[in-house]
Amino acid sequence: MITVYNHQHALHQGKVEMFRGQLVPCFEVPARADYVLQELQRRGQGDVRAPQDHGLEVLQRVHSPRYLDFLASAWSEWVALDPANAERDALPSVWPVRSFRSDILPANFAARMGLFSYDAGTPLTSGTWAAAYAGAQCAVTAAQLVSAGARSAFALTRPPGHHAGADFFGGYCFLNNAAVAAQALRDAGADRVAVLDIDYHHGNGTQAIFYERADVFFASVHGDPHTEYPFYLGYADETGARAGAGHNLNLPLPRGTDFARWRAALGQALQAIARSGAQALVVSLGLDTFEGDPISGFHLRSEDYLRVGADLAAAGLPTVFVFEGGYAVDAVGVNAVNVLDGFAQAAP
Ligand code: SP5
Ligand code: ZN
Repeated sequence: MITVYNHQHALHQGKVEMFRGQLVPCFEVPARADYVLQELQRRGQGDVRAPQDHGLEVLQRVHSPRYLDFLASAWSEWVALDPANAERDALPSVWPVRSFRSDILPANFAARMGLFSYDAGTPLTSGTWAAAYAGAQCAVTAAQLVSAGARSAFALTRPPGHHAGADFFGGYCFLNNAAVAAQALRDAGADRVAVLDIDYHHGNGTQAIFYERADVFFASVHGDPHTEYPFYLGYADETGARAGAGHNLNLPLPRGTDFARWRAALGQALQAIARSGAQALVVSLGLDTFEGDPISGFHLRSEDYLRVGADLAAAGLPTVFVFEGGYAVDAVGVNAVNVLDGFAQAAP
């Protein structure tokens, strides 16, 4: 399997995120991607390529112009507020909840940070735009390899993407790499595409982007948002709206779920994807379902990920894997490559 690797990922290196009234060290660290790359090389799967630059157009297919403008200039605006900010992450502190306006673009930088975000756990840093931009280009490049006939490709990139919506960041995500990949598959000629999100957390951004569309089916297996982040989306009664009615499937599972129960939900999602008529598949590959993950609550073991890969291969669809979460840093390489290996062995 070809890996498209974002060598600029380490430019995004958050220092702190807000947790229970304190700034704590970031869980989403550059070493995550390094471990995956090392494991690919160790296991002889070292066909690793750089992304091609397809420009802003491929991002504009999924994200709003004013959000992209904001992200591209956010760091320089942050430092312009105070030169000392160059040493500090930018975090939002004020948000327009219900009854506030979101059509106005305030001149104040903090106000725009809040307008374009939904949590205080997602630091924006000096290299965030460069890393996220190159990462999204990896997703497009992987999608184009698959459109051109490859059985599968892997976009190895960070920051992750599935919590980012058309015009907001959050959950460590800025640009929605999986959505950009799905759109690229559509634009290359696939009439119907499916996104399957197997990160521990619901892919609220991806769901929101495609919620009213019939051409991209979204399915997600994740921790029950009654108790798990991102809390405000990901419930089973969200099935799509307008033209997208019936094209969204959420399979929330309780904290503590083991592999047998998780795998049954995966099977349900794959059946629905088969019924959707999808001609290509994007997998939001989060590894935070791992038993050792420090911020999550499922109990998958490293060897289980081989079977996850085999189950995904059995869907028989051209498949783009996009790296998402997974915070047990020293295990994330083995777990990610187990999925890819399991897939490749079942679908050579
Ligand atoms: C892509 C992805 O997996 N994003 C997840 C974002 C989760 N952010 C909230 C994290 C809450 C951290 N809880 C810390 C518990 C430490 N004991
Ligand atoms: Zn996650």
